[in-house]
Amino acid sequence: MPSERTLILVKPDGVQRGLIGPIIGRFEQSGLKIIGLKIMQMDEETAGRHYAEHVDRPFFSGLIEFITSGPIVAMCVSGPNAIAHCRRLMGATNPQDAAPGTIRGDYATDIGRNITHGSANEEDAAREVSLFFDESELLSYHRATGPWIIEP
Ligand code: D4T
Repeated sequence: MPSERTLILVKPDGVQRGLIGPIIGRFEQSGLKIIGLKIMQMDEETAGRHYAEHVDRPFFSGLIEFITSGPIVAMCVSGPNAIAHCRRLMGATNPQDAAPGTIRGDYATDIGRNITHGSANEEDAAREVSLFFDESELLSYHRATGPWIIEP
């Protein structure tokens, strides 16, 4: 299975609700590896670049206002098929459709307050990781538990 890198955000609603720890824990406990992590507040320019594909959608201005409204946590997560795996852990974009046991299914009810972001595909992941992290901020390291998580 190919090892991938993906960008995960804990959005301002997750930070305000005190869910940074539980959300990071979902990814960590799955066995995926956190290789970059920071708390920050997005400025409008970064938010506009991050959500550029939605610029013409009716929810765009509300989305930019929300995502820049307070601190977020950005993390770069790596592992086998990390992009799709993280999206499964998060559940459907609309929490009304997200299965129980997923992050959005367990913690959210409204599509405009859906707690997390995860890159959708390889192209988006590469673009988004570089939007939030300098390559020097991403670590390459081995965990002693590695062979207990991924069969060598
Ligand atoms: P993100 O990008 O937040 O991980 O969400 P998804 O990748 O799962 O979904 P998306 O790009 O379609 O939507 C981006 C972001 O916009 C919010 N949104 C979306 C909203 O507020 N109203 C809407 O009608 C839609 C479709 C939620 C996620």
